[in-house]
Amino acid sequence: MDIKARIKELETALTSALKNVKDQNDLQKVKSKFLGKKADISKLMQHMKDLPNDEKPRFGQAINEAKQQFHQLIENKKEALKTEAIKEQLKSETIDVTLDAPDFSFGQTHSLSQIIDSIEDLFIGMGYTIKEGPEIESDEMNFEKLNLPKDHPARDMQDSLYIKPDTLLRTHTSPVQVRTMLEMGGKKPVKIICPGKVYRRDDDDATHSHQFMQIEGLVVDKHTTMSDLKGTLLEVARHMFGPDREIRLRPSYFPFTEPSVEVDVTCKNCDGKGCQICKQTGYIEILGAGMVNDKVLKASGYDPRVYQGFAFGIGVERLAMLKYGIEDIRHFYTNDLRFNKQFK
Ligand code: FA5
Repeated sequence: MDIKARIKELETALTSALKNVKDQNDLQKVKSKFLGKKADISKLMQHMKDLPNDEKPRFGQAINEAKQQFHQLIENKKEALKTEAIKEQLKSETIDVTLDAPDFSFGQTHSLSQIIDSIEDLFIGMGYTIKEGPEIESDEMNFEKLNLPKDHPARDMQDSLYIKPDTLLRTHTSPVQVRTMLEMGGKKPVKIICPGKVYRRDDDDATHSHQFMQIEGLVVDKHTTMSDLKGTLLEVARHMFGPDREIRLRPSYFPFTEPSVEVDVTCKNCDGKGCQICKQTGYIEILGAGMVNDKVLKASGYDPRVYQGFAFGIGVERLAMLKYGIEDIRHFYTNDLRFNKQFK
């Protein structure tokens, strides 16, 4: 038998089989066909016994060399397949850096915080300081020092949530007035605004919430007048609702201010002519205010013969509702992101 010719035949068959190999599976099959126990090259060994002794080593060596060569061809193919697979993977995972980035969803400031920020900016610009006070307040600060002694009928205006007989969730931000005046020792001027949460035993409906926000304002000095108050509130109205707004003061009653007023702003919808929104009055109420009652000044350490003050209290939700035309206060607290996202 011409062993070299036979090996050449097998090598040609292997090379052509390798050409059709597509993956490692195919390769495994070709490997067992050409190098396995039943492979032709293995069977050739059976002829060894029929050969004369002097030819046996050459024959054996030729077969071993052929096997090594077949191994090498198969290894080469294996490496080529791996390289090909990596190339394919890279191709399929190509990143196009010029594509637009996905639309990330960012958080944002809540609409009520935006209103508070904007009012704080206005007042800081007018030389005011921002003050805060506790939400759990004493009856004394929340009512008594504000000229609302126990059993005073005006306490009914602010239904309260008591924690202990003398401790409650503050019903308004006005106790911060008292705390600040006491801090000042009755001697120094005061010019503050106090934003914060307040709580009342009100039934929730479209315009009432049991928890809402107020911004209190207080100025105490030696020549503070009602016209200072009016000028300040006109600034607030124009800052919130536009430069053409006008305000009007209506007599009202708060135990802690005398005189007291409700403040209305000309309706933005009809420019003061009268429409459904303002109930044909041309005006919309925005806050309560007044000159600080002498009794409150005294209770907080100021001599009313020397010092006068004005104060106001804005309902933040109601202001936001008017500004943005929101018909239900509960939208601010139900955490519907679609609602909040409108105020970007
Ligand atoms: C007061 O709370 C006074 N402390 C305001 C004040 C301060 C007057 C300083 C004078 C001087 P009133 O109870 O009216 O006042 O509340 C003020 C504002 O809070 C109202 O005009 C309204 O905008 C808002 N408000 C009152 N109750 C609720 C409620 N349940 N839900 C939402 N907003 C409310």
